[in-house]
Amino acid sequence: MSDYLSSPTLWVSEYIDADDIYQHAVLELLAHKRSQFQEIIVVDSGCYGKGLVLDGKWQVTVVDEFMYHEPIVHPPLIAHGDPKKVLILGGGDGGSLREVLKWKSVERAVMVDIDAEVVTLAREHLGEIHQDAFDDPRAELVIADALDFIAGTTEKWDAIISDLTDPLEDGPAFRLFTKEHFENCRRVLSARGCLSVQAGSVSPYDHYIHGRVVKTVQAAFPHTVNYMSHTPTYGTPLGFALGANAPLDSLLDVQAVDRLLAEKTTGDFRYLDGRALAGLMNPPKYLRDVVAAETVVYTLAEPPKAYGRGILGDKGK
Ligand code: SPD
Repeated sequence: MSDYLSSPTLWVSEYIDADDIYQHAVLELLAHKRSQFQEIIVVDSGCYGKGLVLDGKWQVTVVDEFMYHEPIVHPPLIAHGDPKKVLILGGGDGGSLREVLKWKSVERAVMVDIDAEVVTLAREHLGEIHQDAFDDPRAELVIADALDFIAGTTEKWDAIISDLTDPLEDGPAFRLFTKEHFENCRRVLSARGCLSVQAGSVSPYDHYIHGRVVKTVQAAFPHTVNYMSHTPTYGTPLGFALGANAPLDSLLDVQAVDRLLAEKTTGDFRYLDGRALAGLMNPPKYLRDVVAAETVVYTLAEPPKAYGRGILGDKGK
């Protein structure tokens, strides 16, 4: 943290929308690269510690990443109850992999990320986040387009965690928010398997992508739920969606969830326990209304086109 009288001169300005900017200071620029797929920035942000920015959009910071990773990873694993094979789509910083590996039942955790350079920089600079999860003998890293991996796999998975960047129009992830892809996810999930998806901002002024992503998951799965968590780094609360072949009621049983986590995991949770999960599974009315009122389903022919822009520069920019 720096003194406001000696304010830093370099900032990452993330355009949440054309007329809404969220800024974090850059106390130290640790890496700045353009890969084949995106612009990658690793910084020390001051208040939120070290963090990763892709195409100008914040992905993760050391201080509040648990508020994103625990809510995206554990609900599908709890819904399954005894996950052995888990697939992570994206997740280059390693935070989701770290959380998956807390489950003692997990025998194989495969992470499929399109961008090897993100993983390399995260491994080098963001040890507080991945905590050497990549070196766990149960972990396997595949550098590939997750769309092709899911379409091509013949294996069955107990959970799929879709830990992606936002579906920017010219970004690498937008096709992974479509009905065709979610149908392929359903095809490769085991009977009690469950998909979780990073499903966009749920700020009251720009939740339309969330509504449409949830509607799209509903078009592919018989059982779904949408929920939200606020990770301050992102500037707005973020929505999530679960899709499953079996009912998701078990997520509401506070004592049973606490027993399951105590028995099946190595613990060390900061966000989730049975009570917090029941809270997530009871989202505010406006969020349920957003989905109820939505009619658009994203397809490969009509995929999402999220607004996305960010600038590394002066505070005034
Ligand atoms: N708008 C920001 C959404 C960030 C989603 N990806 C986070 C990746 C963390 N592993």
